[in-house]
Amino acid sequence: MKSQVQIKRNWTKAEVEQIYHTPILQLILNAADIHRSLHDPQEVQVCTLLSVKTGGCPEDCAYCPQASRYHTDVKAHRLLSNETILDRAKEAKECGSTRFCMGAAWREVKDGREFDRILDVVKEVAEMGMEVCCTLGMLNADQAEKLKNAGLHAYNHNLDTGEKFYDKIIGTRTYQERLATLANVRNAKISVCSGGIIGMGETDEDRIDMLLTLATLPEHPESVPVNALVAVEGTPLEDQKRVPIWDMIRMIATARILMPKAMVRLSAGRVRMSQEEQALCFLAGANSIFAGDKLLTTPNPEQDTDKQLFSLLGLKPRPANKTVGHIHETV
Ligand code: SAM
Ligand code: DTB
Ligand code: SF4
Repeated sequence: MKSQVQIKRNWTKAEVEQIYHTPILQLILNAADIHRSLHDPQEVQVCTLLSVKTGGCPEDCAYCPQASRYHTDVKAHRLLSNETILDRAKEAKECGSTRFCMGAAWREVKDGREFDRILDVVKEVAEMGMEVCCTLGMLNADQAEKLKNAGLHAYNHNLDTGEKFYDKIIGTRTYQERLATLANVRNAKISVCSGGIIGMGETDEDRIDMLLTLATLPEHPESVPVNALVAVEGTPLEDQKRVPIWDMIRMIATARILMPKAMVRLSAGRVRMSQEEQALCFLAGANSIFAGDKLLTTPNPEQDTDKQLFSLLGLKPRPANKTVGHIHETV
């Protein structure tokens, strides 16, 4: 590994534009260089997702099959029992996952019995030695503190797209509300996981705006998921065309260069990608995936398929709670 990479948080839009528009092969090489200087390029973090409360969401996110106002095939269910969730966490651990992420189709967390159950489950999964992550919608400062005290490692809360495009996709909350939750999570000293989706009809500028916002937060997110839209029948975005793989690679590489320490997660959309396409994403700096045959409600590659991919590419799962080294912090 090389010695030092400088972490900067005062990126300008012009700088991000320049990186994003670098000719693709050069961009991959630049990102790969930074990736290799801070991370073991053979290591990929393996995370498992579980939808603990599915569907019936009051929000209007145009991409989401769980919004109650759209008519999709998603079968809604109430919050799963603690036993069911813990069984699934154990299975995930046995299959080699080091991070377990629980998702709920909530606009925001409400104090009460269900949140208390989440706190209990977080505590138990943390005691199993896994990194526990939740994605439950908006949080206030007190709720973030409670999750931290229960042992929560990370909180996922995506900005999804650039601020200017946000109200074309979501009308039931604002970008500022999203940023306020991220600040509550950060202040509670929980690891921040925040990224977005491409393929929703946004422009390059919208993607650049989102990456600029993430890379100029008071601290970079520790994880940045890059999702390719899964166009689900019944949602307003059902007819969106599949995003070109080169756009995925460009997003991943730019995120890697802007936020060198972050785990960049090749998230939704893998089920439609070939081994070669995924290999290019890893080369461009992706070092985390969701494993298991289901994301929240849509399909993901089977365990055996990913085993073959890891063996073919010489990849190995990254251990839990590993820190990233060799960093010289600057601005
Ligand atoms: N309700 C919470 C929230 O919105 O923050 C947590 C769950 S929500 C399903 C988590 C994330 O999943 C969203 O922010 C979005 O980025 C991603 N997502 C949802 N539907 C998707 C789709 N069809 N394709 C790609 N990503 C999707
Ligand atoms: C993230 O960025 N992607 C995951 C996780 N965070 C919660 C969710 C992807 C959901 C894809 C659509 C579905 O399966 O419902
Ligand atoms: Fe609800 Fe989250 Fe889906 Fe939006 S993305 S509709 S908030 S579950």
